[in-house]
Amino acid sequence: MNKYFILLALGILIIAVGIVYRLFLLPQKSQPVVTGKTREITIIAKKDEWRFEPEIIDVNRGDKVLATIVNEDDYDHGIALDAFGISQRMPANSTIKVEFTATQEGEFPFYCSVPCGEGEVDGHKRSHFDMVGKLHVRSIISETR
Ligand SMILES: [Cu+2]
Repeated sequence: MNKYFILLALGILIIAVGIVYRLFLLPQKSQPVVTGKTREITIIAKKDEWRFEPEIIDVNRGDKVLATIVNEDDYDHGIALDAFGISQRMPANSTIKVEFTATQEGEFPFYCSVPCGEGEVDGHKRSHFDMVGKLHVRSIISETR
């Protein structure tokens, strides 16, 4: 037998196994879901507070999320949500838009990705490292069971 034929056959076998795994064997929990619904959310980097508002965001798994993110500060911030490949600079006094589909359920941290200093808010020290929040992606499958 020709070695190229063997390589080709192996390649096809690997792809076939991958397809079978994704279609039939991958646990439902790990399968990407798309609901076709759009969730619009607004996140504000509060002026001189080193804080995102809100810090907890709930969406349904499969939702397309359209986030409007406002930076009230006179200096830059950033927003990063590693789980969904998001990392964007938020220029001073501006608004950016970020879009992604929440394909996986779970709790995913988001945080400021641009060093933005520190200060005092109501007698408490706040800094860049306090600019963290959580995206909670609920499963719509388990809710219906
Ligand atoms: Cu920062």
